[in-house]
Amino acid sequence: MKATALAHPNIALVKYWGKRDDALILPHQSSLSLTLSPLSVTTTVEFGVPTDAVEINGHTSKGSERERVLRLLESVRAQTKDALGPAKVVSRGDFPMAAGLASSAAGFAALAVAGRAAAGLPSDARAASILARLGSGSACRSVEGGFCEWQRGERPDGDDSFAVQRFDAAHWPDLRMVVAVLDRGEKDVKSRDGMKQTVETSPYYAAWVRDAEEEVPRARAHIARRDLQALGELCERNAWRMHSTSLAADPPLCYLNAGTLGLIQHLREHRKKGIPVWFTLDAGPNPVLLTDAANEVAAEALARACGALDVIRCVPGGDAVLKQEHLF
Ligand code: 2P0
Repeated sequence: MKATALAHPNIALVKYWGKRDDALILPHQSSLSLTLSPLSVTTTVEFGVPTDAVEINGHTSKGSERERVLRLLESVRAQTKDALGPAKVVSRGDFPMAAGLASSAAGFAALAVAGRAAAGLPSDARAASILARLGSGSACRSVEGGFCEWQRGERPDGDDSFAVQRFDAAHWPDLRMVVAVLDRGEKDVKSRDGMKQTVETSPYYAAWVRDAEEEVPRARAHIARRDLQALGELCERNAWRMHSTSLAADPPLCYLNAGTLGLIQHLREHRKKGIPVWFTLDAGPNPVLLTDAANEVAAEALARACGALDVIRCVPGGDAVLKQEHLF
């Protein structure tokens, strides 16, 4: 009745931005991401305790965060014949929330894998991905490692909307992602609200959906050839287009700040000097730099020269895994 799982966060190379179904978290378009190691979140789930209790990073969860966790576990209960009873959940991440990397992606992926195991359900990446998606869309891409593609699916019940691994972490061990933490502050508009505002008000939204869907197979082809330049250019293009459709929302959504633009400017200068480094940017001001092992030190130096408060160097990460040691 008790199980623990560890999962890594992921960074989208082709972004997910906008839902066609808010309740089931079904996206308008497919997306593709890279799982990041060594960052991780560990989550323990135990069913059959006296009352539901959720603790994340040492704090008792309340409000919508608690509701999202309990809703995911309700879906686990619906898949078993046994009466599992209330659940206790304890979750701990080993990286700063302020980095802007969605710790919720790793957290809900670990919760889905641990929740299924604690309920006695068999290991099943597809089922765990669908479950993780109910907590947070991007979490469905953290159940498996390496490069994962979240296929938007067509069905209204979401049973065909889950992530599949296209290449495992060993496919491109030389690839590096360097997180440049320029700003530790909380963003004004959370991703969930920002994407909804974009879907509802941006005149460019339909073009975003069409383009992103078309970029996914191109990204897959670049990854297959380990073509860093082609993938880097695609990543930048896709990040700009996500931010462009958001800037066109009403009211406009601007997640970039002056520091972000300064770093991007420097990065272009570095490229002219022959350093292979590209950026991607989620719904926040902190760029993530895409480069290779030979240039990760240069990428870190670039980030620090542009005012990064922290720099986190990442390599392709593996699947979410069950652990023998529990958090309680
Ligand atoms: C992504 N982001 O593909 C995109 C790029 C942010 C920018 O997924 O509402 O926490 O829980 O499904 O997954 C962040 O949004 O949103 C995100 P919900 P989520 O990684």
